[in-house]
Amino acid sequence: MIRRMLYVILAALALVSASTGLANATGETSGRAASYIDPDTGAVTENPDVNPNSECETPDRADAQMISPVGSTANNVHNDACFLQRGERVNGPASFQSSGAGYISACPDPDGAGPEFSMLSDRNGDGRADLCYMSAYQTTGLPGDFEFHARLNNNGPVGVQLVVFCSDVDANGCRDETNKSSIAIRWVR
Ligand SMILES: [Ca+2]
Ligand SMILES: [Ca+2]
Ligand SMILES: [Ca+2]
Repeated sequence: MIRRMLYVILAALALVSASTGLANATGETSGRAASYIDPDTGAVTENPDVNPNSECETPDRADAQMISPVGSTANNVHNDACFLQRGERVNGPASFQSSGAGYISACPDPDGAGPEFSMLSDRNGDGRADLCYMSAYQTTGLPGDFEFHARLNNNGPVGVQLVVFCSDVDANGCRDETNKSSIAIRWVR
């Protein structure tokens, strides 16, 4: 029932935020936003509830996850995203924006020591990081290049965490954007 509600919420969001993928003169990406939960197959963070084929083209956008112990990120969820254009992954900038339960626990620098950067912030001042801005997609030479990566965590209370991914040239989050895509996590005990 709750899972069905999650899909209803996501379907409603998809209608509201149908991605346009249109280019414009301000540096917006030319690709359509596509966010998904990464199953992390074979990793210590492996998430067997997520479809094994979940990726930008075939996303699994809903998950139920046990909350992590206090002070731990052991049960964090890996959220990946990309901008798709004619089967290619094209560049950002982009943001992940979290609301509801939980917080953003990782917002890695997309190119390590290179000139691109990430910024993790608490936009609403509640003490939990909710906005992860990235100036570009990952280009580290490691698996996952040409996609955007964030990690989500919750130490309680239980609830639904909604995470919107968007094209974000103005680096202020997704509420003013139209090219976006969402995932939701139901955190349980
Ligand atoms: Ca960098
Ligand atoms: Ca916050
Ligand atoms: Ca924005």
